[in-house]
Amino acid sequence: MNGYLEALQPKLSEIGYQKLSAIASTKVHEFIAKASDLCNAEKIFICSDSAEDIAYVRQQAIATAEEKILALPGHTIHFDGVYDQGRDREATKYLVPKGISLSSALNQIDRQEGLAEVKGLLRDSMEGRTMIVRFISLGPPNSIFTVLGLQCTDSWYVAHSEDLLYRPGYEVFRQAEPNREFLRVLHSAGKLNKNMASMEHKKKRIYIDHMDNTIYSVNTQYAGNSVGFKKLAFRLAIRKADREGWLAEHMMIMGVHGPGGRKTYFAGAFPSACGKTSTAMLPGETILGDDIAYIRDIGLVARAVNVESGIFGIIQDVNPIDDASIYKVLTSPGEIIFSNVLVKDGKPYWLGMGSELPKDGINFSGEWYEGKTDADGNEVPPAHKNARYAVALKALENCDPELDNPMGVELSGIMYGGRDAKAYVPVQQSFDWKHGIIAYGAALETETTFATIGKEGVLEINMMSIQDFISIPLGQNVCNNLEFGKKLKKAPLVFGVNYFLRDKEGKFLNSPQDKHAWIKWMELRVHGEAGAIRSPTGYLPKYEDLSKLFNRILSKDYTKEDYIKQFTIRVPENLAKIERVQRFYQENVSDTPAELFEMLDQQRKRLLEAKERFGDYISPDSFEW
Ligand code: SPV
Ligand code: MN
Repeated sequence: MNGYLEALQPKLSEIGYQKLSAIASTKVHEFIAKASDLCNAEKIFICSDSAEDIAYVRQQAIATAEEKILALPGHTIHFDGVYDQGRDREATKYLVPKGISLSSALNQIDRQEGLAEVKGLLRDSMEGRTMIVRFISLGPPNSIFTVLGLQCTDSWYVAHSEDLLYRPGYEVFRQAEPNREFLRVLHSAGKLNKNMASMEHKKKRIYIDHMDNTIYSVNTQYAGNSVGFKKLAFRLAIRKADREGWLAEHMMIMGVHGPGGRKTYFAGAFPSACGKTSTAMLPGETILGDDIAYIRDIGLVARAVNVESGIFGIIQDVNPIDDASIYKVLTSPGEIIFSNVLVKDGKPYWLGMGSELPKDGINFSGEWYEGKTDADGNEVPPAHKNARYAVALKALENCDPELDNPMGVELSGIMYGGRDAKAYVPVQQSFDWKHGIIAYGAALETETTFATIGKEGVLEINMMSIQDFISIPLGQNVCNNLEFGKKLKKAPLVFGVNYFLRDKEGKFLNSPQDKHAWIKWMELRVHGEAGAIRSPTGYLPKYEDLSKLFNRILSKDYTKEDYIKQFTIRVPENLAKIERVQRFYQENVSDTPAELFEMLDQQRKRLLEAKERFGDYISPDSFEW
């Protein structure tokens, strides 16, 4: 018995003590002992992978009223505080030693100062509470992709969410070498109000200490700030990937089903609330992951796994027309945690669900009634825009059978997509890996959304949709991506998508379903079965191919007029975009690779040449000669 185990023993049950002793790593014992000491937990619950332990966690989430039971079997609801409805960028900071800067675009704080602050906030935060210890396998267990994670939390809701969203890892920890690396998360929900929601939002902190592979999170319950293996450990994984030569990405993974029964895998990076989950959920296709992917070069082929095994998805606009498969799951019995929806008579309601909402009920603001206003006089919506559901992927009919393949799946294509009202066409293919990584990935621009706290609709650069999570110098991340593809025998094709293009009047040029035609076009491109038009910003689809796909996949007539509107190259908007991207990298990213600026210059040159010949707004037909 080591000193840490000894110190922990009084707070553990006998079985708990045995479970912890079965893990050889002193570092594991040390982390738990120090966490318990700092937070002053009354008891410690060690959650193994057993059905019994997992059922206990859910039961406690309900017993403590962090979750409440809904009418359908398996359904529960959790409410986060009014100021805790999304990821909090301001409260999230990287701890950096004196004299080091990751990038001026990232939120950083001196490590010593930050540690003192966050530990001060965590001190005694678990007094009178149980600290739950969860062991997780990020990625399939016993695979080259596996990364181990350990979280101590005082929130049963957080521990329960982890069960739906991640693969259990107690057995992996038990069998691991004593000095195997693992990512650590210490979380406390802090003081709770009568609705069992974190109440001290001004003292919310999410601090990333990469030097110690540890994340501290306090005074928050919103899963993006508290579920350690979502965006918290992701930030540490990005550093690990950088050291070891693989990629950790904010990407969904899906199997696209093509002619003759073939299946082709794609990964897609989109900022939060820009269509990532709904793309992976397209009817007739299979979903392997919706948020975080680890990608490795295995035998000179890009292979990917889903780090997670469940979905923490945005529920707004999930309705029987736009997202039929997930709508069915959300309205059938089965284990689901809803968060921040409206509840009336045990039934969950959300914005855009395709049916009428009740005029009153319970929501994140407490008792809700139509016309209710908040402290600033703004109307409180019935459900929050960022209301979500947590469900295991295996509960879905369209879950891809390769989910747990320890070798991952071979990626044939990747896509980048942001909320870009003005510049990029709905879908295009890059000229090569390098062009795609830079013009679509590094240059990804998007409007801020409700998934982060703050103003919506502000246009910003969100490099590879990873800007909120990047934990290495930004230029290094561009280089890592460029290098990764260069080494492959056959790099995945790179596509840029934009589901949010608008016309001059501000009207969207596409319906949400149209993305299915873009995805099917990509699949055909991978197999050399669709043509393309070379434009200054990338290869565009041909009208004939899209028209057939709209007909076959969506039973829709696709007019040439719509095609031209959507695929017109808007030269002034594209030139302005290049200026913004260039400025961002010049001002914020001192280690930007020269290739990025060269690539932007080439794109500018192509646009100016085209403008010379065809004018400011160029129909795709003009390029076909
Ligand atoms: C996102 O906002 O990108 C999400 C949800 O996937 S979370 O990061 O958990 O807030
Ligand atoms: Mn995400």
